[in-house]
Parts: sequence; structure tokens; C-alpha cells
Amino acid sequence: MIESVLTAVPEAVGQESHVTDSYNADKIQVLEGLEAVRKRPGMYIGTTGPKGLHHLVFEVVDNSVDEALAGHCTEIEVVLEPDGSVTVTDNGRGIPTDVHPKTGKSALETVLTVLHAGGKFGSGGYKVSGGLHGVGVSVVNALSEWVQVTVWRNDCEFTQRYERGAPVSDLRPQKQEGDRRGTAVRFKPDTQIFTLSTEFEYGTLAGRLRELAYLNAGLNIVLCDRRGETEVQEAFRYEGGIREYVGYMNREKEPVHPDCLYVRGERDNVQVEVALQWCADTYNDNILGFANNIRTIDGGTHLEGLKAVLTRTINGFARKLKKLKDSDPNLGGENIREGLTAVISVKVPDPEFEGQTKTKLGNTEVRGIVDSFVGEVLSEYLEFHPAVAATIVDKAIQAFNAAEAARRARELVRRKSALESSTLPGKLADCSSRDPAESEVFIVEGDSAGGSAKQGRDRHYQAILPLRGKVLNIEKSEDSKIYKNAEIQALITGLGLGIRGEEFNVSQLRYHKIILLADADVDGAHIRTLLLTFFYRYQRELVDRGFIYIGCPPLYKLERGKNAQYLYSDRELQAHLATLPANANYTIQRFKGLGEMMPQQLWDTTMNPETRTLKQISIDDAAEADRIFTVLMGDRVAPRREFIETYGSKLSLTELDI
Ligand code: 0RA
Repeated sequence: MIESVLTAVPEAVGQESHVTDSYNADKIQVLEGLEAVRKRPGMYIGTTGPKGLHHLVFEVVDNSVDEALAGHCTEIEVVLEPDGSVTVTDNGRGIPTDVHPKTGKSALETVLTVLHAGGKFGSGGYKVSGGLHGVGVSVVNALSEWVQVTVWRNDCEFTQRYERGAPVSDLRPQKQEGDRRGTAVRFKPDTQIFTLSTEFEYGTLAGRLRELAYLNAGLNIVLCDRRGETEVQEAFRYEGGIREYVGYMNREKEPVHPDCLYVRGERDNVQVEVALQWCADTYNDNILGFANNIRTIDGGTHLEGLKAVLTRTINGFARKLKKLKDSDPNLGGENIREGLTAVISVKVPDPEFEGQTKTKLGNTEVRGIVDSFVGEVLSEYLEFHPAVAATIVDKAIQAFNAAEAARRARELVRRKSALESSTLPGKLADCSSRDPAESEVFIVEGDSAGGSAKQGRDRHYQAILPLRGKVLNIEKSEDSKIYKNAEIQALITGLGLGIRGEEFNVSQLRYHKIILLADADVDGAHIRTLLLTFFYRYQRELVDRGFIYIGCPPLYKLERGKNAQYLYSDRELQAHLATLPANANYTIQRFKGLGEMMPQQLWDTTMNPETRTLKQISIDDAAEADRIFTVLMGDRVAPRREFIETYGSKLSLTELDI
């Protein structure tokens, strides 16, 4: 309906909304719609924690990116304002401001107040905002204390203000000099909704904006933080698109061929873009899939197509180059993907997202399109670059041979080791529940902390697995050595992890919360890092699917008369001390380690779901994650040390407070 208005009715600059019955009825309906969003924000943005908060920014940015995808926008600027609001500005066409004669409302007001109204305008095209996130700017409006919109269009600057979803001013036009076009949406998240925190984290925003810039070659995205004393600004713009993305992910690695293999084009209305580069010094693959700029963590048809065509093409070249004999079996897909860093980005007119988290691309036609299109371009490239083809084939054959050797070693170990038997490790204090969904396991360093945790826990659903000493760095170890290591065996059998490199089987997992509990010092950070790396490299899905958590023990106990208070950081301690009267009498106890805590204390502060803080490890910035683990587990000691000291407890993965 609005579409026809856009073309049929000239924009009525400054036209008063004439009030009719239908306008009033409409308005009530609209406000009820937004009221529903305020009542159940989780239904629209998943959570009112940090993830949902940042989602607001991405929602607005996605709309600007859609303008870029439609070819009308080249710049997006995100400003973190000193007052806690955010402004997202683009140089697109500007949200239409013409007034609908029936409703008396401008298109702009419709976009801001009607759920999902944004999508009604577009004339096809590839939309980010129609996909996974696509809840619309109206949701941002509903969840903001206020929104200030500015549109530059038709030689005018239009402004309008909203409070908690409702317009509080008319759409005001003002003649402007020059021919500026675009939209600015400034909003302040509502503290009534985001009760935990309304503070945006620079790193979280920078990670996604960088990703968007890689995925949309040439688009200029600027992030500016005006909250501190000095302004911080970063511009993300990559003419090379995902080719540069792969280069960025590989910058700590050793590529075996200098240039990224790159495929880009369109077939049957589906845009396909792929960048590939193999590296020598890593056993894993790191393949990121995107559909309409949305990261598809659970894969889908685009990744299936890519994997199939890689396996077929590289096997074809292996035979053609006589590196495989006729009698040899084919190289496995996993051999061919070893050491591969890849990004595949498809843009599909009507994407279907499947799975529990809607992060799996379902469009079946995409599989064949990717397979045939990438196959043609890749084969031609390798024909003309036989040295590159030979290098990739050699690498895959090496991987094949190593996998065979590892399999034989594993068979040997398996027969003898606890892996084969179903006995749980002796030091595991299991819980009585057999329902993994409600069960949690605390992985605790050292026997004394393990003892306190065992006594303090709720044994119905809390298990304790004490580990002694440092976990083996699996990145640098042969499989045979891994399976012989006692701590790793305990982890594998105790948690139900299965075999490295084999398909993850969630039904085997014995606990859906795996909680790492280490001291709040540098040693603790190191142990946590080794464990996280173990999970990430051994079975990455554990991390991707949000099973891994970090427990947060307190650093201080402050006693004042009969009152005791636990504090979890130096900052928290200082903040608390500042609230005390100058003449207050108090004592401060600093916990040197978990082992010093009484069982009851450990329960109260760290284990009791009612009072504890858990941080869920989630990888929003997949490129960073892979690089971080490469740095952490690689051969270079200096960057690792520096990293652990800076990020020991943070890991620059987003840790969500839950
Ligand atoms: C509806 C229709 C058109 C553009 C937009 C919405 C639009 C929305 C946002 C949100 C942030 N920036 C935006 N830029 C544009 C098409 C307008 C036309 O046909 O002129």
C-alpha cells in the first residue's frame, strides 16, 4: 500500500497530519504494537543483556547497509555520544517523508512505529534487515528512552523526536542548502528495559562493523567514540572485500600460496563471493559463511556447496598432476580443508534461515549454484596457476597421511585408554541428575579448591572436575600424545566430548553448562586460556553453541559490623569504598585463590545460580577468535604473554553477563 503512495503522491512538505477516525484507530494499534515490544523485549531482540543492547545499533546499521546494497549509500557513521546515546548516519536516499492521506502519517513515522514496516518499501533486492535481525527500526524506537531522526531529502532537512516509541513532535521540514541526502537515527537505550547496563562496548561494535565493511567491499564505515576525554575514531573500508578479510585472519599465519583465490559473480539472482587461502602452520580449517551479511554459524547450503566443490576440484587436480595414482583413494574433504581459511558470502533475494538459532541457510538452490559457479572459476584459475594447484594438493596429501597415522595411533591408544571404556574419571564428583540440560560441571584448578567446591555445591545438578596442573597445548601435540594425557582424558570422558575432529554430538554431552573456575590472577587467566583453547580447537561447537562459561569468584570480602559484602574487582571495591562514610570501620579480606574460600563462601559467591555471575563465552567476532587462538597457541611467546596479560580474563570474545 505504501509503495503505491511513494510513487503516486508527491511529498507533501510540512503537510499537517489531518486527524481522522482511522488515524486515531491506527495510532492506538501502533502504540499497542510497540507496547508489546516493551513488555516482551526478549521476543524481539533475544535478550535485554549486552547482546540485545548492541543489537539495537546493528538493527539501525543493517537498514543503512540495505541502502548500500541497493546502491544508494557509500558511507555509514556510528557515533557513541557522551550522553550514552548512539547516532547512526548514512548518505542513502533518506527514509521517505511523504504523508499517507489515509493514515495522515508519514512513511517515516510508519517505519518508526509499525513493526516490520521497513520491509514493505523495498522493491526486492538483497536485504540484511529482512533476514535474521529484521525486527525493524520500530523495535529500536520502542526500546529507547528517546529517538531523534533526521532525514535529508528533497532539499530539506526533516526532524522528528520520539519518546518510548511515541512521536512527541511533528515531522519538521527545514529548507537546506546543498543536496545532502541520507538518514541519521540517534537513540538512547531505555534503562527501564536494559536494566543490567546501557553502556555500549566499543570492541563489540567495532567487530561487527569491521565484518560488515569486509562483506561489502568499498563501503566506508566509521566508528567514533566520544564518551571519553579524547575522541577515538576508526574507519573500516576494504576495497578488496572478503579477500582482505581472509588476509586479516591469516596475518599471524604462514600462507602456502601468496594470493587469495577469489571468486565473485552472480548466477540465477544469487550473488556468490568466495575467498580462499591455505596456510602451513595450522591443522584446523576456519571457514566463515555469510548469507545476506548475516553470519551463518550453523552452516547451510552455501557451505555444503563450497565443501563439495573443493573436494571434487582438488581431487581432480591431484589426479591430473599425477600426485594421486588411479588406485589411490580420494583425499577426504577434511584433508583438503586442513589449514584453509575461507570466507563465503552469498546474497540471496529471499533467504530462509533454519535451525534453533536461525543461523543456517536453507535455500536448496544455493548449494548447486555455489558448486557449479565456484567449480568453473576455481578450475580455470588452477589451470593457469599450476604451481598453486600443486602446493594445495601437496598440503592435502600431507594432511591425509598425517590423519592416517593419527588414526592408527588413536586405535592403539583407544584400546588401552579410558576413551573406550565408559568409566568416568575417578576425580569427577558427578551430580545425581542425568539430565544434561539442567546439569553443570565446574572445572576447578587444584585439589584444595576442588575440595571446597565439592562441599559447597548442590550435588543434585552440580558436578566438580578438579584438574591438576596445566592442560596440554593441543595445537602443538600429536593425537597420540593428546589421548594419553591424563587431564585431557578426564575432560573427554568426564564431559562426554567424543573424538577430536569428528562430528560433534550434543546428545553425548553430559552437562550443558561447562563452567571454568580459576583464580582471579594471571595464573588463573593462563589456565582458563588453555582450557578455552582446548575446547575451541578440540570441539569448536562447544564454544559456538554457548556451552562454555566462566565462573567469577570474588576478589575481596569487606566486613563492616555485621554486614559482609563480596566484591569482584578492584574497581568494584573502590566504588564501594567511596560510598562509605569517612569514619567507617571496616576490614577487607583479599582472596588469594579459590582454595582459601570456605565451601559456604564459594557457594554464596560463585556457585549459587541466584547470586553468582557467569560469563558465557560467545564468539561474535569469529575472525578475531581464530586469530587469538593462533596467537595464544602458536610458537611466538612474546605476543602470547602480552595477550594473556592484557586480555587474560577477557579474551576479546564477548563475554555475556547472564
Ligand atoms: C524505506 C524506503 C526507502 C528507503 C528507506 C526506507 C531507508 C531506511 C533507512 C533506515 C536507515 N537509513 C535508511 N535509509 C533509507 C526508499 C526511498 C526511496 O525510494 O527514495
